Amino acid sequence: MKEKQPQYPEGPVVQEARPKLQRPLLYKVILLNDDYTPMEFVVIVLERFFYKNREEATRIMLHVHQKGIGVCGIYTREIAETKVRQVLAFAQEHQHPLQCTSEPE
Ligand code: TYC
Repeated sequence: MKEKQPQYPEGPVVQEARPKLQRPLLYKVILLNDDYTPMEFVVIVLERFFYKNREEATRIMLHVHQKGIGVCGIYTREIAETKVRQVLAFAQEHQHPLQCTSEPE
């Protein structure tokens, strides 16, 4: 009895997919020290907008207080810009001069 020819005599041909994906550029969100914003307010900002727990938020706040500047998170550009706007709006609402900016990593 004659065997049926296999449909793929050499086995299936698998070609490796090489999708050309670019990693998005990342941006640091940076907090700047000033002499007037209360420490507690900065801790609340880090908890509310950067999802830090109290311990981590306090560590970052003290770093900024002592060094003058510090990174509170790293995000894609749009998210970083949104965080900056949220922090500035929240600080203004409470009449604190807290400054926040973003820059490429
Ligand atoms: N230097 C402020 C104070 O002594 C506290 C502070 C910390 C302000 C971090 C801003 O980004 C800041 N009350």
